[in-house]
Parts: sequence; C-alpha cells; structure tokens
Amino acid sequence: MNTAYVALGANLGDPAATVLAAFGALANISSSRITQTSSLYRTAPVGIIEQPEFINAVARLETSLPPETLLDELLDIEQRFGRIRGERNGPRTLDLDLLLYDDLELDLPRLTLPHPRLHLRAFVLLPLAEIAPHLSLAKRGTIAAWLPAVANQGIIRL
Ligand code: PH2
Ligand code: MG
Ligand code: MG
Repeated sequence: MNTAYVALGANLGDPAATVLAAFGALANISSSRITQTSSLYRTAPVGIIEQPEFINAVARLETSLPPETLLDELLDIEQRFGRIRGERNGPRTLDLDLLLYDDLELDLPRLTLPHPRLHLRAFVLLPLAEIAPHLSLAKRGTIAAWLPAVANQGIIRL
C-alpha cells in the first residue's frame, strides 16, 4: 500500500457540503481507503481574489493504485461533481489535487509530485499539518518550517 495526500477545494454552490460529499467519493475509489481527513477550513481566495471564499480540506488515502491512475480517479470525481474547467485559478465546484504520494518525486506533463505550490498555500499547509504534522516535503524540508511563511493568508478552521 501507498500513502497519498489529496487537497480538496470548493467555492461554488454549497462548498462545505461539497467537500464533505467529496470525502465520501474519495472513500469509494477502488483499491483505496481514506485513513484520515482534516477539519474544513474557510479560506480567502489565492490568485484571483475577486471570487467567493473557498472551503478547503486535506485527506490521506491508503491506495494500491499507481499515481496516474489515482489522478484519473480524482479527475473523474471532479467531473461527477459538475466541474467545468474555466479560468485558471478561478471558481470551481470541486478541485481535487494530488499533493504527495509516498516520497515519490515525479515531473510529468499532467502530474508533478510533490505538488509544486503546496508549501506556499495556507489552504493546503494548515489542513495537511493538522493530519500529518511531522510530514517531510522531500527537498523542501518539513511542513512546520513552511507554516510561518503563510501566516498572513486568511484562513479559519471550522
Ligand atoms: N485553489 C486555487 C486558486 N486559489 N484559493 C483558495 N483559498 N483555495 C483554493 O483551493 C484555491 C485558491 C486553484 O486550484
Ligand atoms: Mg488546485
Ligand atoms: Mg486542480
């Protein structure tokens, strides 16, 4: 079995209900199970700031799917939740990003591991630190070391 961390984000419709339902969808991925979920967080939009606040969370999965197959499953769930790909960084009903897969480092056109921006975003780092405080981000060191750098980003644990 392998350990993967998935970030969830939503800011259209009823985002909290969507993220909770998405935990259920993650739990149903074949050859995988959820072993931990973070609290939900209300977060200020990063990138395009003229859009609704997000609800964000992180889940840990144990999976025997290889990373690209797991990614396909995540994209499939996004589709089922009515994701329409619009503006980059723009509003979305559900975004599922694969953050980490064991300590694998990967640079494929559609999948970079660890996720290249995870250490810069409070909406990923705080929920990740909640469920995996001692996790190492390969070359980037520990999560704890990055937390001060995102301290000014608006985020509320619900
Ligand atoms: N996702 C983005 C861009 N900006 N901001 C917040 N607060 N939460 C997100 O999940 C988010 C974002 C692109 O995926
Ligand atoms: Mg994203
Ligand atoms: Mg995404």
